[in-house]
Amino acid sequence: MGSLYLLTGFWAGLSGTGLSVLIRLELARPGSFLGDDQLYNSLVTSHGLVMIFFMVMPILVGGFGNWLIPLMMGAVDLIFPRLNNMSYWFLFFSLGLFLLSMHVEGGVGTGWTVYPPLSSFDAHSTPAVDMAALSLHLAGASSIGGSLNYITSMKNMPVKEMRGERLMLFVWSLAVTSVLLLVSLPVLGGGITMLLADRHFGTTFYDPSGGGDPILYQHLFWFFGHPEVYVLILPGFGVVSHVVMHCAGKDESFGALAMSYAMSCIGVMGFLVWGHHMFTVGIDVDSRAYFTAATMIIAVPTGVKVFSWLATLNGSKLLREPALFWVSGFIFLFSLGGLTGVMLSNASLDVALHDTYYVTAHFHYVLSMGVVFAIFGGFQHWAPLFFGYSFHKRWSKAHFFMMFIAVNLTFFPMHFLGLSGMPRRYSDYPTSYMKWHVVASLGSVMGLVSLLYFLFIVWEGMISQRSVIVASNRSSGLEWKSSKVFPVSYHNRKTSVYMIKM
Ligand code: HAS
Ligand code: CU
Repeated sequence: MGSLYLLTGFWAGLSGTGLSVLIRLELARPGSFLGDDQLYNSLVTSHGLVMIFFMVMPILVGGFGNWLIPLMMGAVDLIFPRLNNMSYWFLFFSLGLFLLSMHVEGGVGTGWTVYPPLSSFDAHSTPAVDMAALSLHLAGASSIGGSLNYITSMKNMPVKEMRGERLMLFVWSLAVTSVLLLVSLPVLGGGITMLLADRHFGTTFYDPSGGGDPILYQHLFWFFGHPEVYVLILPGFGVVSHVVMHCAGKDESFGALAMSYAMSCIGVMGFLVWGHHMFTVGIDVDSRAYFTAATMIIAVPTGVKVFSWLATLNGSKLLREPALFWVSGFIFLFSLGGLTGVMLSNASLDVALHDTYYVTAHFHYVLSMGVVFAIFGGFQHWAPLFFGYSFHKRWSKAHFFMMFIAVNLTFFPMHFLGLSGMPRRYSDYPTSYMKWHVVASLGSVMGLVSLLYFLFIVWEGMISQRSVIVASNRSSGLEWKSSKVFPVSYHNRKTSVYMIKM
């Protein structure tokens, strides 16, 4: 199941990247390139939804989770294998439905947030929005099933050692993630069901002419949406902790228990801050003050995580593997994105910056350089476990540097664009914004090239079946290598142990 999820996520990642390159092509010059603004809107929507629901979640939660949770708990499998299978196929058909929606009469031009009235019947009267909503329902059902499975497995699998506070950090991260999904997805489900009812059954939940209010949708969406962004980052945190421990040659993370509780704290707090996405809708000043303060407090447990990673790395002779490069990049760039988040959490500042490219810069720093770097780090780290071979080390490092430059080139200028007032989700701009848009588009082309390079590295790994380290003792420097094994375990204590599966 894990491999199916990885493959699906990988494929969705390729499509999502394709969509992003089209967006950057449109924005590479003032004036129209695509010649159709609804098409542009639909590309932006699809890019966001494909990346979040069909790339990050399947890879980190579905793929890494399925592979690693049983192994890290010493269990044979998840507790409900059939539910697991159902979750995967729900996701698969959800992706299919969503991709079809893009091809129905102009697609969904609403943005990934699907706000009414733009998503209402008057503005989007085609079945595309209905298909996308149904696709979100399916993806939601898939994640709820997966979360139930994970939580129940962690609680009830007959293992003695690895449970409770002794859960490994990645498993703990998925425990928190699963709870977030379980609590937040039904709210999204309710919100889009009401949207569907407004569209087709004559209700007016979001229509003021019938006594409804579109702001209600925003509350429901962001009560899901903010926990969702932590769903994306928390498993990444788990991956980073493991790579950091491994490359520092340490048995345990600095402040392991604090790391676990920091994740739980981020999870709980994540439900209390949704209003920071809606500062501009006219919420009263007390609520603004509350949401600002609550949002800023999340920087504290996140700081616990960042500083604990640094403390774990500190003082060790580091194992300079490609995974460590990704993870170092993660720590640096995620923190940068987090800091712009803290700036946006100030209600009075956010009124100016909301819906500008500053927000786009913020979330791409935490996503494109946070989550995606964590994925690449985990991919490099566990490739021997997942596939039975490893990738070319030097080329992988070169890939990291290419990607590092590419994403910074793409997203750093967006801070400047946002600060000078360039709005998000616009397909055109005055020439005064051209300079930084050109840089961003060049960066995205470089990102595409580095993706192709990554495909080459994966292909080369597949055909060369490079031997993997079966066991190594870091203190004695001894290594046993073999190309005929499928390693099935992760590092443990001072030894990197890969058990042999026949
Ligand atoms: Fe965010 C919008 C605030 C984390 C993703 N975020 C988004 C959107 C996405 C997203 C996708 O308050 C756009 C949604 C849309 O389509 O409209 N975000 C934060 C804050 C954090 C944060 C405070 N975001 C994330 C993560 C994401 C993510 C993680 C996905 C992976 N975000 C916002 C706000 C908006 C927003 C506003 C709405 C803007 C608008 O107008 O629409 C925090 O969790 C970040 C914590 C991390 C750190 C870095 C490490 C901590 C250290 C400790 C010391 C730091 C301190 C802070 C004490 C803070 C190193 C000092 C402060 C200084 C300024 C120097
Ligand atoms: Cu948020």
